[in-house]
Amino acid sequence: MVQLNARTLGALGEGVTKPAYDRAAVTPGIVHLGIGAFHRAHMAVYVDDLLAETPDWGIVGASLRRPDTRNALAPQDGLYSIAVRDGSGTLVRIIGSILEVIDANTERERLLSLMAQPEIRIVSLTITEKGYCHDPATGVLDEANPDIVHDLQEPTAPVSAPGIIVEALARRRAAGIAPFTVLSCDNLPSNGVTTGRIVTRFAALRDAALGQWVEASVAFPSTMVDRIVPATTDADRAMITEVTGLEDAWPIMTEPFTQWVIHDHFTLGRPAFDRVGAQLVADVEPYELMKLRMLNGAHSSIAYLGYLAGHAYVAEVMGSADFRAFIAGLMTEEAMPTLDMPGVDLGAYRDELLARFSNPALNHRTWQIAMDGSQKLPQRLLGTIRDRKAAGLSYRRLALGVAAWIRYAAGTDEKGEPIDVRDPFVERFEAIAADADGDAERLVAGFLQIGEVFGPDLREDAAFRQIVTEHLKALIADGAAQTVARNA
Ligand code: CS2
Repeated sequence: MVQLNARTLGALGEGVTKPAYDRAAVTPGIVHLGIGAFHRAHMAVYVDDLLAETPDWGIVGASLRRPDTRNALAPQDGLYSIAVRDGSGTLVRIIGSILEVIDANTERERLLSLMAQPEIRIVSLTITEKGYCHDPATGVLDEANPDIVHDLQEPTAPVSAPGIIVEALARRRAAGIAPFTVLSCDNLPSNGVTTGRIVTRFAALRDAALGQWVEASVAFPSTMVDRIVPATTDADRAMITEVTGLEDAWPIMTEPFTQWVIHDHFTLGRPAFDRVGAQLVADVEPYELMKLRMLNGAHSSIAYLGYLAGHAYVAEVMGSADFRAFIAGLMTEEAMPTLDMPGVDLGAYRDELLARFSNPALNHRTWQIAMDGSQKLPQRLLGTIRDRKAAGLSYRRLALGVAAWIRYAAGTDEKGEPIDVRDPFVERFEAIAADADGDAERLVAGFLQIGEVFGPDLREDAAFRQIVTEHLKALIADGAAQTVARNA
């Protein structure tokens, strides 16, 4: 079988869209840390749309944890396919905006020296919530995080994202080169402000003067990013080969919808993202809150409750009338009233989300979304709960999402089978579950002690504890499907 690469690109058939520019003329302007599937379906596509006009904004990706993306894309000259899928069919397009991928673990020095070059004007990030090495409840750098401890001891050989960014910035400062803009594209609340707080704190811990310089001169624009990207399967690879006639080691599957709202604050310029569909605004926070509470809050609730009810895929969960009513109710009655979005039709936004979740061509696993719940719950469910509590309003559906997370994180499904829980706190979950021995009250008490998730307020809140405990008892006694039906 012939593999996709710069040489075989020309052999592609008519039905496949190819880069509309001369790749040989493209030079790097962006370093992207955390080059996973989401980035390849999102920012890399916006950049690909612009390279014909501004070829000096190519992307060099870096993987911080595993070299698997580098290993897949290197033999393909960075090229890969994306398949945009829904009930009406599949559109395949080849993306050429990623020039190469550097594995930060084995090529750290090459990555740092590239980041220190003046032509790199943006360092963007999709490192997932845990990559920020912060306390999810407060958004502050976790100074006890082992990677942070390491990077403060060996600042010129960093392993964490904050450590890598600060070392590259320090090199630019020493060489008299203006700092790049740091562009977070992760689902964190106020992601630019949060990144700025974490990076500035890390820099100050290294050296007070460096901290002051970062605070005064580095731009950290916030963004709201949105596109659903399920993990690629072998069946997806086979489908791509059938359509293109070429083998692609790591194609990306996604939906037609894409959204990017960006705070327009770039100190060394940016590609004209506004001309290819991104919204450049002065205040991103309302959009972030809307997306985190509506899309991601619903997604996590679908993931935990759906998984417990035996559903492997999101679209399958949405096929149940009870689940659909429950999720619509969670958005309409509990999340929407906490949002202040002048000029945005929240009802239409919700309806579009319900349709996107039901996309029959996206095999999006509930298990995939269930990952890293400890890092996701605060901004997806708990912030909304806090706002509703403060206003004296009910939050029973959101609380059922929290109870389902506890049931899931405790590690045993409704048939008594073990759940493959992926979370940086998994060992703490195991200890709490062993201690509680299936008792709902003890489980809730144990989980609420995780201050990084619940903060000092919700962990002491008796009414919150009571409703989560009642829901958890129902989940244990009757199962998720019945409990959802009762709360729809
Ligand atoms: C999902 C998100 O896996 C998850 O936690 O909720 O990745 C979601 O698909 C994206 O935020 C959509 O933009």
